[in-house]
Amino acid sequence: MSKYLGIDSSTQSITGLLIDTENNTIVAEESINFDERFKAAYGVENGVFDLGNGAVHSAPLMWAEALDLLLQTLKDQGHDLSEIDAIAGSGQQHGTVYLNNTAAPALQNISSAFPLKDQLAGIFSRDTTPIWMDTSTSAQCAEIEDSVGGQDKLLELTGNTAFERFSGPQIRKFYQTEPDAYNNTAYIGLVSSYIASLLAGKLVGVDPGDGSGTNMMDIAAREWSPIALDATAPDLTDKLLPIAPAGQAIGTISHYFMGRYGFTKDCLVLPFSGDNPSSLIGLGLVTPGQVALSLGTSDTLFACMDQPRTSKTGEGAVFASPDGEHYMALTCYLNGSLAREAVRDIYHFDWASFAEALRITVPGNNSGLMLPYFSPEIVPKVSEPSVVRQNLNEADAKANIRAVIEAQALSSSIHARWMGVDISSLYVTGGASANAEILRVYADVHNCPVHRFETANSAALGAALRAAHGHQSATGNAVSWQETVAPFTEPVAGSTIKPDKDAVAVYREMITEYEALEKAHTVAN
Ligand code: ADP
Ligand code: XUL
Repeated sequence: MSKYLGIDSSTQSITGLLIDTENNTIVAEESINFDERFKAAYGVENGVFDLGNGAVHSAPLMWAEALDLLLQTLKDQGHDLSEIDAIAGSGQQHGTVYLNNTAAPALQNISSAFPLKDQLAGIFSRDTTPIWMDTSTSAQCAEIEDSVGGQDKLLELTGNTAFERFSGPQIRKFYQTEPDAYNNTAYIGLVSSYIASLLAGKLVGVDPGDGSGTNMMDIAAREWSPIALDATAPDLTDKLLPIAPAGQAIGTISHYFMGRYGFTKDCLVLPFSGDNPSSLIGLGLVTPGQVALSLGTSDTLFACMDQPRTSKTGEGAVFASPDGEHYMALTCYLNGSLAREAVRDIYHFDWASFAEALRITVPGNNSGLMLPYFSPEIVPKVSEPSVVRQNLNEADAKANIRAVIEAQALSSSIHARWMGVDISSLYVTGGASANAEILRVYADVHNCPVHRFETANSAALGAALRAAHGHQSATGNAVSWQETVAPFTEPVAGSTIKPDKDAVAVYREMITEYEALEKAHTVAN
């Protein structure tokens, strides 16, 4: 057999990626886009609801429906799901799912005769999930930091300063604004542990990778921190299950999925992790010092580290790696793909003409600069949308296209400094990594080669590799992480983009200008 399934429940889609470790091949890769399939039923746009005042939520019942549709699609394509030995997965990080006390029995007694959505609609104590794009919890961040004894204390304890999108501040806001619904909540999970719970047919805990994105986990112990829990909301020890070690199966697949899709009773389910920690594995970053870039809904730049190096400036986050050994440093931008799409749509371009505009414009953009905050930004912190142009004519479509990409690449260089790593190559993933002209700008700004991979779905691939590693360990055939990832994480031959020395020189000058503009603007905010 030796088939393993990775599932990534992301902001705009859910992806399933099936690998065969005997032949070292990806045998299936399928995504269900939430807007395409569920916009009419759930009213989402780009997978989310914008509720105003910085609140951005999504629909956990939609994710359950999408999981059914994904597995049905794989089955209809002729894949024999009985051959799968283990499943692992990942979710968009930080989003919290609130369930009432009917959830545990509902998951256990579920019938394979009816879809998940018809049987699970009653299990939520809150119908929507605040997700990572939510910036509405500044007050709660300050309260949590104060309560634990200050920002430095929270940083020391959990590895991170308080971030608006992290789970703890979101839980605190729910407790403060909807106390009855909070009291009616028996279990709080993350997107990752919620999908894993559906598969296992029982409530399961959050792994250390996603636990570190909550402001509530003791980063050294990889357990919930009682001090941070107390600072967040009451009764959290009861509402959160213990942290689940990422490498150990949480059980076997529920009878629902056996009856409906043909999985066998021996198919193991491993804890799900965050999408970024999972991408760390899917890009083969199991050795300290390697750096990757994910151009998805969010843009993230991340590195594998020996120790949890923290960011005092609030520019970055640190998460535990699902390899159980290392850590990852991460800088996350809210204005990733949606900012690129905003510029593309304003000027009525498509991705092909967008790439062509990049190809025919010059590095440095004749000094034209843009701060691309089409929505609030995480790094640097900007609370209201504001697009700033300097020496840039708003009517010049091609120059604006170059400006948004140069801004994102320059910012990724400035806000990677806190990681203290020498970026000598970049591994890229995410939807926009299909666009070679975008990657060329990153190669020139970072002055290093950029490598592309067979799949842009590195989170789902990382999950499939985690499933393989976990299953092999559980069956007495443990292999090292390096051996597990190596056959699947070779860059595509001939795909490497090398820096151009003239462009590198232009960007070396331009970064100072950009940084000055960014500072001037964000101080004013
Ligand atoms: P997520 O996993 O966060 O939902 P993905 O990594 O799947 O997101 O990326 C989806 C995004 O990829 C789309 O929103 C789209 O903007 C972007 N994308 C797809 N193709 C291209 C392209 N050729 N050039 C630039 N961006 C692209
Ligand atoms: C990371 C972050 C996003 C989400 C969605 O901290 O908020 O990258 O994980 O991909």
